[in-house]
Amino acid sequence: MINDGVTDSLVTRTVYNSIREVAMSKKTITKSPKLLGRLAATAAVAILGMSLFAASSQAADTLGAIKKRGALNCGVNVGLAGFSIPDSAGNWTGLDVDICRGIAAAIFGTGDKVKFFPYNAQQRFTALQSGEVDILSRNTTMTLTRDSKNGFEFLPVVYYDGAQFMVKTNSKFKSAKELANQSICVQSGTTTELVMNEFFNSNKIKFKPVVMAEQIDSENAFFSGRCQALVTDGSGLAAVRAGRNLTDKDYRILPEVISKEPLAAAIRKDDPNFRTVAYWTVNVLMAAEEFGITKANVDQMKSSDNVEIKRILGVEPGIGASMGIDDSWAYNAIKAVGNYGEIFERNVGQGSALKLKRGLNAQWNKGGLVYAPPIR
Ligand SMILES: N[C@@H](CCC(=O)N[C@@H](CS)C(=O)NCC(=O)O)C(=O)O
Repeated sequence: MINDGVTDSLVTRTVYNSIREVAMSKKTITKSPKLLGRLAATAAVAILGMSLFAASSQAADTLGAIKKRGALNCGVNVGLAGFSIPDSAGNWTGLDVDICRGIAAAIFGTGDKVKFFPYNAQQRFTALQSGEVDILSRNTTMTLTRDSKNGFEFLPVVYYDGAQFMVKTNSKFKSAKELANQSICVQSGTTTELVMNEFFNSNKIKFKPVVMAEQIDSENAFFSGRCQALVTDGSGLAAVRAGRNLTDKDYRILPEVISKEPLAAAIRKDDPNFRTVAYWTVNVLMAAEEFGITKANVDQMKSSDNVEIKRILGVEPGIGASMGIDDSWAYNAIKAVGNYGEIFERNVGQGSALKLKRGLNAQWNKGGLVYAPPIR
C-alpha cells in the first residue's frame, strides 16, 4: 500500500475490505454452498458502498452551502511564512491564503468572506474529507493517490516545487549524496517522507530518518543540531529559514531537487459547480498576469479593447453567470488579491522574506509552466 500521506476514507476502506474478503474466500467456493450467499451479500455491500460513495460525491451542493454560510471555509498550514501565516491580530497572509481570498471574492465580491482553519500535515486530508473545510489550500502536492483514494480534485498548480535538503552553511555537506549515515529530520504524513526514502534507497545511501508528526518539532530538532539535514519542499525550506530570520549565510539549501512537488489547492469531488468556480478563479488570476491586469489597473482595464480582457472583467457579460456567480467574479478576485504574479512576488518572491525566483512558476511565455487556458 502506498503511504503518501493519504488517509483512507471509511467508504473506500469498506469497499476494499469487502472485495478482499470476496477474493480471499474464492478458493473455498465449491466446498461451501452457504458461502455463495455470503459472497453475494458481501459483493452487494461492496457495490452499495461504491454507489453510495458515487452518490455522495455527486450530491453535495458545496457552492450553495458556501453562499448560504456567507463564507468560504479554507484549510491552511498552521504557519508557513509566505504561504499561510497569521499575524498577532489573527490576520492570515500568504500565497495559499490569497488563493482562498481570491475564490471568496469571486463568489462574494470581497476577499474577506473567508474563514481559515489551520492544520498540520496529517490532519489536513480528514478536514477536507469530513467537510470541515470547502477547500484545502496548504502547500499540498498533487498526487494520483490523493485523488484516487481520498476523492479529491486538485485546482491548477500554484507553485511548482521539489523536495530538497537544507544543511548548516558551515557544514561540510555540498551535495545530498554526501549525507550518508547522517540524521535527517522529516515530517510524517508528507510526500517528503516517501521521496526521501526513495532517494536514499535508489542511491544505496544509508541514513537515519528522524520522523516527527509536527513541523515545529522537526524544525527544532534540526536547528538544535539533532539532525544534520532537514528535508521538505524547497519553498518550505526557504519559508522555515525566513521564518527564523535566517539566510543562506546561516543555512544552505543543497542543489539536488529529489522530487516533483506540484503544490495545488484541493477540493472534494462532490460538487462540479464549486469545482468550476474554484478552478477557473485560480486560472483567471494567472490569465490576469498574462494580460497585464493588476490590482491597481483593473478599473482602467475595463475599457480595454482586448476581447479576452473584456470577457475576463465582465464587460462582455455571461462568463460569471455561466458559473452561477456575478459577472464581475474575476474583477472582484483581481481587485482583492491582484494577479498571480503579484500574489507570488508579494508573498514568496523578491518582495518577500523568502526571495524565491519565479523559475518554473513564471508564465508559459516567459519560460515557466504557468499557463491559463482560454477564458471564454
Ligand atoms: N508538499 C508536501 C509537504 C507538505 C508539508 O506538510 N510540509 C511540511 C514541511 S514545510 C509543513 O508544511 N509542515 C507544517 C505543519 O505540518 O504544521 C505534501 O503535500 O506532503
